[in-house]
Amino acid sequence: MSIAIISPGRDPKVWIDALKKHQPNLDIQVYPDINRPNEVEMALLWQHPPGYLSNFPNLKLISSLGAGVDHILSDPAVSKAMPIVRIVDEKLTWSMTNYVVTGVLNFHRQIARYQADQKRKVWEMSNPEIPVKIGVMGVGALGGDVLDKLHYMGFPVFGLGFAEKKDFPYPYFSRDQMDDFLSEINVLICLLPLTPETEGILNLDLFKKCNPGTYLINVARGKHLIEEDLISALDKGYLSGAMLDVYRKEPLPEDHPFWEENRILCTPHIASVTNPEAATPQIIENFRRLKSNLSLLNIVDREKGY
Ligand code: OXD
Repeated sequence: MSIAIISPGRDPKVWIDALKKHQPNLDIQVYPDINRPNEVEMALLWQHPPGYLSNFPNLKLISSLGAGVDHILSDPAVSKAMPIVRIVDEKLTWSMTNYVVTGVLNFHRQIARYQADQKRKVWEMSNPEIPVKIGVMGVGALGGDVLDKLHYMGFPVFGLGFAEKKDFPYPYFSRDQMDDFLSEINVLICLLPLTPETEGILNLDLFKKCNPGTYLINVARGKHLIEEDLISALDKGYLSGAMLDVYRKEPLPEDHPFWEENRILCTPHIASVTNPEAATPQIIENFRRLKSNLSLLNIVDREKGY
């Protein structure tokens, strides 16, 4: 019984070391040198070649090497019956929240304005804080933590999700209450999973409904955003700026307009990078549960797509 690591373009050594540290006798095969495909029962995936999993007739479980699973679900060769688990990890959540809080505070305390003033030797003390009301789309493990921390810091917070929520601790809006949600806020944070329902949700129609000058933070997936609509929304004043960590095409192509756009702060998909050391225990535990036929941790709901 063996585990396959399939993460083309990424160095698998950190994962091998972390897995071996927790279970030295683990049989690990690493893409592209998988010579005993019949023995693979669990696959650890990040951006695997579509269709590749059909090489494994005895595959019983797929684990994403990150929080997102859209890279797995978008492969039609992954059978509907195949269980998929994802990483839910305190360190991943902590990093994501810190990134989002950085974006919120940058906007609230106008750091870009003061950087520009410093360059021009301008001493301008008026209106040092933009009052903010924060809306988080996607209120799972990551979005929930972002809401808690920002609430604790004293900001008004609002959540929007696609599932029913009872006893949610903050004002909560469902998808059909999007307009009401947008009317409450001037910082919009996207932490939604990428599904057919959420793809392209950040578009000009939605930006038009925002309070003028709303600030956008997208840390979910590039495909949530219609990228040209963001530039139009900035030009029209629907939005005043954005902080993006994810893009339709990664790495961001050299000729992409976002590189030159000083109203958009771009980072290279580093908001929250999975830490192999921290994530490995749940992978090993799921492998053990698979062998013992026990219920799995952090299982993905195939109907919902996350
Ligand atoms: C993830 C990511 O899904 O890094 O974990 O995007």
